[in-house]
Amino acid sequence: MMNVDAIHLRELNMPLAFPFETSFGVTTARRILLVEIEAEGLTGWGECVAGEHPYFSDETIDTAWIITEIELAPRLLGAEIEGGGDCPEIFRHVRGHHMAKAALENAVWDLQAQRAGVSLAKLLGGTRSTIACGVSIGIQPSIEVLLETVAKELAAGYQRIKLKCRPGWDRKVFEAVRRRWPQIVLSCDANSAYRMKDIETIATWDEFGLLMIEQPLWADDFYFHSMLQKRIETAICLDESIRNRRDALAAIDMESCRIINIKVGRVGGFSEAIAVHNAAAERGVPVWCGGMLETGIGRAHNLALSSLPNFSLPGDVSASSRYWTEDIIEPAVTVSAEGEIAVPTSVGRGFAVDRERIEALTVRRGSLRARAQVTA
Ligand code: OSB
Ligand code: MG
Repeated sequence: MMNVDAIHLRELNMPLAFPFETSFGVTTARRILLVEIEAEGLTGWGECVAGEHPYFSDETIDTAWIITEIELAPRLLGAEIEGGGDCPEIFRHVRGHHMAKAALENAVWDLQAQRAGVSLAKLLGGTRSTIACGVSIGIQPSIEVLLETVAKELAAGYQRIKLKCRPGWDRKVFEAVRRRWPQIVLSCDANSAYRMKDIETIATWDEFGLLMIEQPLWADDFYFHSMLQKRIETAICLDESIRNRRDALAAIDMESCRIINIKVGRVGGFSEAIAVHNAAAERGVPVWCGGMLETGIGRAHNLALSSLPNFSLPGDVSASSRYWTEDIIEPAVTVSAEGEIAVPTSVGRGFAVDRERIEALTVRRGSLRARAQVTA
């Protein structure tokens, strides 16, 4: 058992090394909410992956800050807990706000691993010593620039290329990439940019032999994805639509997808991420770990999660240098020439937090402390 003594919130402002464009907009800098939990003389860290705008999901860094400060952190403070697995119950009455919940829950797991003297990967049930890495490549100013970017990532060893797409940046892009690289493992991610009127267009993409088409339709849909999946050969992968284990079960049963992208923030923390992983594994559906342009803290957590057995497809967990000129962990996450990241075996998350760098990037902070025990 441990008592949570204090919870610190901070916002970092971090320019991305390269702008990232999706069907819903361009990101050039991230506003990052980090949570730091003190218990039993140890510190666990968590990263909230909500964006600055409610475009990927309805949460933003500002909603997450408020909900953490006034709802979630007070429930966790002073609570007697064993570990991260207790958080879903503690947060049960707060509806939604998965990314805010995940930041705190994951910080507790981070702390629990340190306390237990095991690696976070091992604590979560990980079995892999390395994970397979892919990259997510944003919409580019031109096809020429995109081809150069793909060439660079392939040369770096990445095992799967995912192309962000939207109407007008799809077929011609897939054609150009396939012409130059007929054999690479290729997928696309629409972030729900298409509608049922596009179904025949999407069906023509079968010729590109994509590994999957990620979230082509509405962010909250299963039914129309299931209609689309019946019409096309290529596997659909759901990202935005899968909020929890029950969603995964519904999507698998309805055949709305054949692959699931697990983002620990989107499902509300490691507990639910593991539940989605297990449900998919039991039904023979492969999963992979998505990314949300994380700093090293979220990245280290994604790496630990990716070591679970059913993460059998390359994920969007890639090198720190693709996002940041300087990360906030030591060492930075690096990818081997074979396109793999080694899963740390040392105690905890396996990367030291660079406090000095974090201090320098902090633009807002808040702290909550457990009420001191009154003794007679
Ligand atoms: O849909 O997977 C997505 C980034 C921000 C929001 C949504 C998505 C993404 C990515 C980037 O694809 C993944 C990464 O490299 O972190
Ligand atoms: Mg996606």
